[in-house]
Amino acid sequence: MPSQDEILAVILGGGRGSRLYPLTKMRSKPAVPMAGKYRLIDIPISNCINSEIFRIAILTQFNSVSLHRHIYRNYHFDNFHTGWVQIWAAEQTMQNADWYQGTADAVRKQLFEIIATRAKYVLILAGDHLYRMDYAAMARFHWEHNADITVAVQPVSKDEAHRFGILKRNPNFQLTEFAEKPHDPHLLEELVSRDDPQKPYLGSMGIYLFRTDVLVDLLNNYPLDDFGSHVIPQAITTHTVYGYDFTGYWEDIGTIRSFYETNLALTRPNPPFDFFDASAPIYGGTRFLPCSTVYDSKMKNVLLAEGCCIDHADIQDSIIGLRSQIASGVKIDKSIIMGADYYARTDQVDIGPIPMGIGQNCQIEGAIIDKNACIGKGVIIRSFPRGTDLDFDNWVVRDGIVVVPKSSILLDGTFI
Ligand code: ADQ
Ligand code: ADP
Repeated sequence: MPSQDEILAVILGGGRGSRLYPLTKMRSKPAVPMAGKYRLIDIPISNCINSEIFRIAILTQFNSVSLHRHIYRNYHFDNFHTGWVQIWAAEQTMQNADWYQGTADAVRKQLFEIIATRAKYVLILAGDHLYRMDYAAMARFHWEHNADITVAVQPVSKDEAHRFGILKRNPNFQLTEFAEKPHDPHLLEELVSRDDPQKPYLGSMGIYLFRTDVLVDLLNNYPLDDFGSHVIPQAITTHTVYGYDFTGYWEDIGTIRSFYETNLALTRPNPPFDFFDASAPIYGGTRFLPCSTVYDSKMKNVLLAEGCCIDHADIQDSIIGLRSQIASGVKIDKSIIMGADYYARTDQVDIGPIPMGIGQNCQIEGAIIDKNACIGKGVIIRSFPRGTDLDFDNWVVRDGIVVVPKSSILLDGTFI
């Protein structure tokens, strides 16, 4: 049987990033901070490393400084190891004046690099999912079935079927039908494939293992721009495509609502995702930060990262990210405070009227405060009804959640 050494992992790092806007206003999607101290890209990279897949390429359209810094600082193997993690950014070359269109087109534009690795298999991964998966088990399934392509699948409920690629398999696990994000009730009826009334569908997780020659053939010979909408529907008619069952926890965190809810679920006493599992750790930034200091505060269900300073605060069901500064009298509820990239110094030239962090007596509920935000004294933030979308200079609302973009300033007494 082949081994993981023959697999190249390609992580789809995001297109325009509009669904996670404004977290993607100043950075590419893989660099978006999550769970207090990680970035989205840490999840698929850690899964690759724990599955012993050591050649990892990240495709991105928006090549931010913070993504580069994060990858080059944290993911380099030593001289005795052949693995690497590289960023492949969308480039305009003489042949390609246009930018990526869909996911498959993004991969097509890097086929030269993919072929140059001489990997026999390519594992395509999304960059915005929270899960822990052993891709080696999926690869064994692929090899045992002598598949051209294997798609990871999960049971899906009726309400969610329109968000996924929905598929049917024969008893041998081979895909016989595939419809990307179906809405038509007749089609949905036809696609029911499980006895379970809670989850009657099988959905694609957007994780694909390809034989490299099959991937090259499909992308070179057919006008296919997107994996879910074009490549998989085409491939089931010309190649053998199998569905591999993944039963563990898995969440797509590619929208502000799902990002917010999935992050906050981590603050519960029995979180659905376990960052403490030492057998398959989630890697991230190596930093030399001091312990967090907490003075006379009340905290309930809080994920608290390193390097924070919290003074006489009342915090509940929230994530407090790296280097957060929280002044006295602050109340925080159901919110994600991402923290800061650095500690402000008084001699810094760009220091503004409001210090970085959360000012005295603020009340924040149902919000995401991105890194380096300067929240003045007595600021009040409340969530909006679900479905509300609003845009202002220093804050926005997405599906009812208030988001304060990176480095924004909210003056003393701002009421949202
Ligand atoms: P979506 O998640 O809606 O559906 P898509 O928007 O294509 O699919 O994104 C897939 C991944 O690729 C995401 O991580 C995204 O950030 C990234 N991406 C998108 N465009 C990109 C580009 N131009 N360059 C680089 N990366 C890009 C897909 C499948 C469904 C499946 C769901 C499961 O199409 O069939 O059910 O994933 O979540
Ligand atoms: P993280 O620790 O969250 O992974 P980054 O790698 O994005 O953070 O950035 C943290 C580093 O950014 C800090 O160590 C600091 O050196 C640097 N930095 C970025 N912007 C500034 C700034 N305006 N002033 C000082 N340091 C900065």
